[in-house]
Amino acid sequence: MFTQGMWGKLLAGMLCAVFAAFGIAGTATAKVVKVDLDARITNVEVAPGVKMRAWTFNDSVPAPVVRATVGDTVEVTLTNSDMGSQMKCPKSLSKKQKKRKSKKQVRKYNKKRKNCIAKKHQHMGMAHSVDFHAAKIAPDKAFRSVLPGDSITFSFEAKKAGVFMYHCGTGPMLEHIGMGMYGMIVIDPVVPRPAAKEIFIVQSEFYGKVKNGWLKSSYEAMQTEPPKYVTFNGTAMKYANDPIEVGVGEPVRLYFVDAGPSIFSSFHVVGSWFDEYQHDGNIDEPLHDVSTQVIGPGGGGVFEFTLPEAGRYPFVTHSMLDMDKGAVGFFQAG
Ligand SMILES: [Cu+2]
Repeated sequence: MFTQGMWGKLLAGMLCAVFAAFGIAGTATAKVVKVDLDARITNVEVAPGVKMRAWTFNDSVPAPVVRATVGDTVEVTLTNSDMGSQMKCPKSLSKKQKKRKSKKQVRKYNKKRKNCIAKKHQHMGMAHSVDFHAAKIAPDKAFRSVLPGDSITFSFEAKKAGVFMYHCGTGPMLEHIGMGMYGMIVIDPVVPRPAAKEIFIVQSEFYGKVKNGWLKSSYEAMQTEPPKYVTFNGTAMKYANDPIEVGVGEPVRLYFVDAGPSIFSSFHVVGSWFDEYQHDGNIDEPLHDVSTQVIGPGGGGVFEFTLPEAGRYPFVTHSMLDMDKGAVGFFQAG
């Protein structure tokens, strides 16, 4: 789970280096937060016993949580290591070879070759990019696509406290996000939020059919079918099988992003309500005493709440069809 202790490890894992202070407007301790993202194809578990060949940043779906403070400069380097597979397909038959085979054999051979070429095309390295919703910046420059083997570096100032999505912005975005290229960035206010147990949840969905323990995802399935799985942090039923422990009465702060690509979340904790909800993590205009909050694809929010007594509290998207597809977990209090 993405708890406070965990995100430190994740940041270390993505080689996030924090540089010495150099004084950006408004903060004496502003720093450069270096974020290295590597676009790679990796096998991930999208449901218990079900894997998918995902398109990832840093081998993880969702990608690691990035964290900075208002006034910091976030320096992002995206490297595209998606070089595709080196599949070799059968060559076309010469006239001589055709003569030695029956018509049926030739048809079979040609079909095999055609399928191989289609598969090879699917697995060829492709362009990727990264779009940070926490940035105010010309997207055609900073968020431009990078070809396999290339990289790009851009910087933006963390101007607004909150919780935001980042994702691959290369078209078709439905496919690049649906295949797993997204994560969360948290921008902390200069005056830190009060101490609380911090939890980081990204809701997202996966499409396709399962065969022999593999989800065969496709752009077509994303366009035409309902999702197969709706998940919190990339795996259906993840926290139903491994509940998150919370102290009774302990202040909890849950950072949430709905990565989609297309399904809205209706986030709710059974047996409690949110003392405070900050849309996009905006600390200036919070809502109070919210039972269920809709967050659309690409959006985020911060939920603050406590659990009143010992027990097991489900957290869900209250869109029941999606909950049944895996977007349910438990907090274990006490
Ligand atoms: Cu991409």
